[in-house]
Amino acid sequence: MPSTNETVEALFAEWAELLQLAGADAFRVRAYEKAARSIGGFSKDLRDLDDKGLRAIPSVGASMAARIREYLETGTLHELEDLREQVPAGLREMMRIPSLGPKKAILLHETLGISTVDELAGAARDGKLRGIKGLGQKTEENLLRGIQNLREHGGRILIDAAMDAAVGVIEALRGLAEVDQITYAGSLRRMRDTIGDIDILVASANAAPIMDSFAGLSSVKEVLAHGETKTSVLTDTGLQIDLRTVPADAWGAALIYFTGSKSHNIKIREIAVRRGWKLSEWGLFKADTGKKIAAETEEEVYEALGLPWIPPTMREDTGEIEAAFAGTLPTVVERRDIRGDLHSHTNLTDGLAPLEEMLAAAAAAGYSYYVVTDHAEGLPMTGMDRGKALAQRKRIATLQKKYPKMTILHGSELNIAKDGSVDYDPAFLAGFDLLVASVHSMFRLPRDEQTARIIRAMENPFINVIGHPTGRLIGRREPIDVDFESICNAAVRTGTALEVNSFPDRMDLRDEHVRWAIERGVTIAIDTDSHAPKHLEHLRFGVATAQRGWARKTDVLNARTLKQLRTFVEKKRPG
Ligand code: DGT
Ligand code: CA
Ligand code: CA
Ligand code: ZN
Repeated sequence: MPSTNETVEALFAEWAELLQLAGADAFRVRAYEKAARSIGGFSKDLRDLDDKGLRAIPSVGASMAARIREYLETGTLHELEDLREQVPAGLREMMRIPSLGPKKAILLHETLGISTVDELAGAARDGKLRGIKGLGQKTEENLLRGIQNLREHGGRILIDAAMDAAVGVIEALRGLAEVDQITYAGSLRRMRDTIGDIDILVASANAAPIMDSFAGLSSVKEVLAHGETKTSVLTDTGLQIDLRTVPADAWGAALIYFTGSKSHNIKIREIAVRRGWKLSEWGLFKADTGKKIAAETEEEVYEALGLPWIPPTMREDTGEIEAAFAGTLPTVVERRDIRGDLHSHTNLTDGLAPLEEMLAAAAAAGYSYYVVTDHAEGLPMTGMDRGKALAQRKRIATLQKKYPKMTILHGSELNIAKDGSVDYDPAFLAGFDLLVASVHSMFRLPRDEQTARIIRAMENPFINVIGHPTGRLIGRREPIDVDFESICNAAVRTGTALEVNSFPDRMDLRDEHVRWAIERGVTIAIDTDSHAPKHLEHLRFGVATAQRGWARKTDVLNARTLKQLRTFVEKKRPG
């Protein structure tokens, strides 16, 4: 279940959107957006803070603090409730359509009375948007494409929200005497970047009380199905959770079955059938006599089929079974292989926490190095000028003394301009230990220009990592259009790593891109792009994405030692 901070973050973010749709001024909207982000990233629980403590949250002043207090005491925000009455709910959903901002949403509502995504899709298809001032034919195409995008991802949620919900249920049920084992399965265990529904598996000899407890959880809004071995519910946040129980002696077979993917399951079932066996969620059996061959653990079932245990992140039927038979299934990178983070922010730019707190979190993660990469000067209203960058470098040198086991490196996240050039000048860039460069604007350049732009950035001898290379925001922004093959070739040629950004709404590169890239010899960097201490935990999502792309430890720049990392940087630099 989401924490109080996350709940309040979501409420304030909604507030900001409703204010936009109600025509509030941009300053006020931004204040709510900033407060939302800040609350979500704050390391202390809101419920533990007094009023002074609330006001100490960045971007939270006296009036915001009073509203948080109102929520903590009453469970509602009366001004937000008023706004909800005032603005049709569908308009907010319309803003989820990439390319549709609040101004257009209001315009469409006021001129055509459109207040839902469906109505908008219909109007666009019927050509009703034409002739409205400010909407061209291009808008119509963009909207239809955007709506399609929304529908493809719509109904699926990001992995961090799914993980929180799953862990919440597991924690709530784990203590029951009837529970032998409990874990999440399905797409969540495979760590897909979006999750349709959550599947939870329980081993138990007496399931009924577990089913009742599950259906009775306070976060359950509706029970969709309540049976002896399966219960499905909808949570108050609109998520479906399926809970299944199996006997403990079928745990491994059931775990394989409900982890999927469906096509992985089908393929291993065919292998069983060819041997005269039967594979189901109950176990692996001889088809003729029904004698059980294996069922209790995943390893036993795979082994009986002549296969090694296959990591859940690789079970997508993209060649893993063939590779496993051939003995060529790679050993994929794991969380414990990662020695440091190459991309992180502090409140010097748009991070939420001071340098000290970010370093403390990095040290607690056991890193041997950590790169601070605040935004460079060219990012509007955010980036650090040279003076600030140099002052930060000094502070790092001082703070380094506190961390004998972790080397703090000073970097920056540069902005790739339209022509592929970046901030600062070569002499100033040479003063940093490592540099990330990312696209933060002009996401819609034609493919040739977009590709050339990124390649030019990679040719810069000071740029070591391309941050979130495709720029996608899941469900909100399409990836940029590039010739990925040329990008990969240039990355290898220039000695530049491509990032796997672990932020749950990015996951960029995504799994398929990773697979492609490493087949072409590209080095990847699994980074968190943390803006708050708790974001460091997102690393597991990036590692899973790299696993889904079959990346080995040797493919990953930040699985290397500090010395090897420095060599990677120095090899590219002139002189
Ligand atoms: P999702 O929920 O859309 O993110 O994706 P999954 O993979 O979690 O799919 P879901 O929830 O429909 O089913 C969970 C697992 O159960 C799935 O990964 C494999 C297994 N499963 C479900 N239906 C079938 C089926 O018809 N045949 C086989 N072999 N396995 C199935
Ligand atoms: Ca599922
Ligand atoms: Ca399911
Ligand atoms: Zn960043």
